[in-house]
Amino acid sequence: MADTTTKREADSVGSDEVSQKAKRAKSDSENGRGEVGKEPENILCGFKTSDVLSDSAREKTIFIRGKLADQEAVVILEKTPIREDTLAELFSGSTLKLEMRNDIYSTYRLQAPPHLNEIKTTVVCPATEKHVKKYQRQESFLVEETEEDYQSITRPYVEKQSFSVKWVHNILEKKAEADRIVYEDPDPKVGFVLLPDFKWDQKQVDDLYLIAIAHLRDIRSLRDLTSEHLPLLQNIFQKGKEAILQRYDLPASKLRVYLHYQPSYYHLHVHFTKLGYEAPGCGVERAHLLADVIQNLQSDPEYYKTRTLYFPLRADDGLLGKFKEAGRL
Ligand code: M7G
Repeated sequence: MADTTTKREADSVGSDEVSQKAKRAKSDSENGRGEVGKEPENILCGFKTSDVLSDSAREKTIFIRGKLADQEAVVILEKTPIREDTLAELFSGSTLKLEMRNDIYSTYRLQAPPHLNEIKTTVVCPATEKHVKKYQRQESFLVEETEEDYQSITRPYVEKQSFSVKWVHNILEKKAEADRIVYEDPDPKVGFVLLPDFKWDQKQVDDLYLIAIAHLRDIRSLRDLTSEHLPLLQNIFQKGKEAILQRYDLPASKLRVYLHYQPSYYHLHVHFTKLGYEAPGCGVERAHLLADVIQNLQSDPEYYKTRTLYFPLRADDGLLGKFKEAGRL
């Protein structure tokens, strides 16, 4: 659909102003700039929906593919949690419309003041076909990857096909999100930057989600880790936990600290989420606790180079195709 409608949609969107806005948004995102908090213009007013990639009534999210001026874009909308500290204002400052009353039961539609009724919005523009696939609801398959499979199938694929990590370099070079950094250890070998994951709106600690990004640039994933990296991993673990305790008053016993295998972005980073918050990708088939990773490398320096690792791949993931071609699925 995208291909056939591209021209028509670009034309219908295509006032110079909108196209300028999209281009500005694009160049801001490329440079990692973009003025935080004070975005006077609504770049989404020209967004044309092509299709819904996935949605969830329970999670109150919707992933939409569409066009922003002449560019393919993915927009993610997510209703944010209701915060305890806003309840008084919510009760006193809203209008309440009765829907039904029956005995001791009544239901209403509550219209909250706009600032208590925000929708967290993420825009990926220009979005690649890989982004579209990432956000599309799909069946998954568990893959078994031996050391040889990694060398002959995964590694060559990942070297050619993975998402750009420009956003990661922007963070490390302070070209983007510099004001969001919670903690940094600048050491080139064991240092890292800790900052809120863009999935977290930072309004409540219930769904706390930070990522620690290593300054070292040559570690693609768990597979590249050896005992040589223990000082880096221990540093991220220790100082990450300390920084979170200090900033959010959340002790280590309330944290789930882990790496993804496969990750989406092949530059070493560690996820810090609040225990009890079911963050996407925190299941056993994809998340590896950092504490376990450290122990495994302590008992076998080549643990992750040599072990068979298991992970889920979505139906139309190119890597799954490669495993099938190799007769490994
Ligand atoms: P991952 O394990 O590579 O893949 O994690 P996943 O996205 O499939 O989980 C990368 C993490 O970085 C995810 O938790 C993303 O939400 C987060 N992330 C991705 N981008 C593009 C950004 C970004 O631009 N800024 C921040 N702060 N986080 C991001």
